[in-house]
Amino acid sequence: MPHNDHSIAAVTSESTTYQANAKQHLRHDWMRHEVAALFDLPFNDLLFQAQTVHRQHFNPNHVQVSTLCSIKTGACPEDCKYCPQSARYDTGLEKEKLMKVNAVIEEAKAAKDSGATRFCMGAAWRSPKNKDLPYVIEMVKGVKALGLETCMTLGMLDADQSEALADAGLDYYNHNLDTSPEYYGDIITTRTYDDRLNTLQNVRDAGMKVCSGGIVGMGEDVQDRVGLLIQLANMSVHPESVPINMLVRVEGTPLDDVDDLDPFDFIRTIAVARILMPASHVRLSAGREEMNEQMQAMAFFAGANSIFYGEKLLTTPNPEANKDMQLFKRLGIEPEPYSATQKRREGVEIFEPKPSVKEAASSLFYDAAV
Ligand code: SAM
Ligand code: DTB
Ligand code: SF4
Repeated sequence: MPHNDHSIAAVTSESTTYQANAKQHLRHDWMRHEVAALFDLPFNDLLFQAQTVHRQHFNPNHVQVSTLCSIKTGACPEDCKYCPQSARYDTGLEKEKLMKVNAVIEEAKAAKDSGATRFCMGAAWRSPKNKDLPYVIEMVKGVKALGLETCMTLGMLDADQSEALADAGLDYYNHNLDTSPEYYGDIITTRTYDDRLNTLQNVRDAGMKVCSGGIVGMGEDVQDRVGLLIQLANMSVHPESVPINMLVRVEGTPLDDVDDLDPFDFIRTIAVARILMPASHVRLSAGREEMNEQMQAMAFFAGANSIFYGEKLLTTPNPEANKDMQLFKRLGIEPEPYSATQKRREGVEIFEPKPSVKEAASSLFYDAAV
């Protein structure tokens, strides 16, 4: 075990459920060799460790549900090689102007009615222009008034823009590091890794929660996955939300013919993210349309506990909502209630298994002593 000092409590058959009070302290000093060793573990050992850590911090049968809305689509000046919204690639995408505030609020109502607790608004911008900010701020206020958590991803933010969004009540800001510092230059040339880190610092300084993760399957190697996760896990405060996207290969983008990703490598990345950032929500993000149900179930077992819900991500398809609900039902998963997120932040949530779960769990074991 690469980090015995911080090792997790053993899980016995009586306590396969939740160990609310056995929380590990959070580390911010991960070394490359430790993280590489996690990636190198036999698959079952890695998954067991990830699931054990997961149960120390979360109800393992809850998955947080977010819905995405593209508030401004296409014609982006940046050159991110994975992205269908870059103006530099011919992906056949119809560009759209900034949506009207009322239309965004209508979409948020529909998302709430279908069970989402967080509404994420994304814009294909390098960074928001100051003329756009008043509209964006109205969107935050309107969506928040519906009782939804709010998230935005608008590109780079300076300190003033971050303050303005925080003052409007924005809960989360999504800004991904995407990959390791070493591989980054192969994927994006129009902004630097430091630009991204600066935006994340501005978001944190303004008091918003950070949503930051990356993409797996862009032709990077395992060292790049190590590098990405170390950047995230060694921040002085872990991002509260860590989206792990599987590349959606879109025709016309430079990455449309990148090699297939081994699904187990994707699951390993989720599991290592869970172990490194035990108290963060790890989101099984883009790419679910390409995953079968077994792979998604394995991602939940590896510690993913958030998804994007609804038939579209920003511009590409996502599984239909009722298919997701059927999968949840078959797996005994429930959408995480908004109140659970709030309570956890206040440190008061106790994970008490429901009687049906207790009974089901106890019937799986027999007492070898009798
Ligand atoms: N324009 C803003 C920015 O890039 O900061 C916000 C929107 S951008 C689409 C948000 C994130 O979506 C990107 O950082 C990337 O991680 C993810 N993304 C974009 N295209 C993707 C694709 N084809 N497959 C997987 N993830 C993708
Ligand atoms: C994130 O990490 N993934 C989401 C969200 N944050 C904004 C976006 C995924 C986009 C997938 C490609 C598309 O639909 O355009
Ligand atoms: Fe633009 Fe964001 Fe797409 Fe990059 S990821 S091209 S910044 S929309």
